[in-house]
Amino acid sequence: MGEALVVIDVQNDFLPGGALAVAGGDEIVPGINALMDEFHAVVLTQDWHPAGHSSFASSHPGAAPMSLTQMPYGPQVLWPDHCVQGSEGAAFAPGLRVDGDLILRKGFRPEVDSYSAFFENDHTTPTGLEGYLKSRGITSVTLVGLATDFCVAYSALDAVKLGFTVELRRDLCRGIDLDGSLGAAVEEMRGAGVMLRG
Ligand code: VGL
Ligand code: ZN
Repeated sequence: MGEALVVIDVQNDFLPGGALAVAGGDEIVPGINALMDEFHAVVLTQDWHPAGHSSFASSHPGAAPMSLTQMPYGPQVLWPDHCVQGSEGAAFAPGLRVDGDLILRKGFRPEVDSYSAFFENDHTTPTGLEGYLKSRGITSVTLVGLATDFCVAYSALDAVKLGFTVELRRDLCRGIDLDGSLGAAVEEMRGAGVMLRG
């Protein structure tokens, strides 16, 4: 019975002062580091967008950051430019342990965003993480990181759908809370069977 810790997007652009800052994002780093030794497998994800990515408001003339648009795969929030491949903003947070087993990058296709660590936002294109975890005998996943209401929630909901036992450490996550998105995400996760702890 394998248990994995999946650390979602603890990157400079999501820390206070970053391009898409999440309040208190820096506070979770020591707790995440301490938790890593308790797991059979540790995976870190990195939001990893090419310049001019379709999820950036700057790629849509006239669109304001944090506004909503329709993509072929459904509604999509338009974000400030963030986590551009190879930039300082895309680097892991200072002090975060990066001695985990796998670093998984996502959001690298120009035309589709990827909140979840398992599937892109079209809900069908896999990242490969399911196969990685299952082939290592992992049946249970604990999620921490940024942001609770976007990449962490999408990852948790997909993990449940894929048959993993899923726990979310709320004390080791921070949210963006765009128009009530944090409360909605927590309720959706609770309803889906994600165990909320911390
Ligand atoms: C995220 C918005 C855009 C996240 C990533 O990591 O939650 N949010 N890209
Ligand atoms: Zn992103």
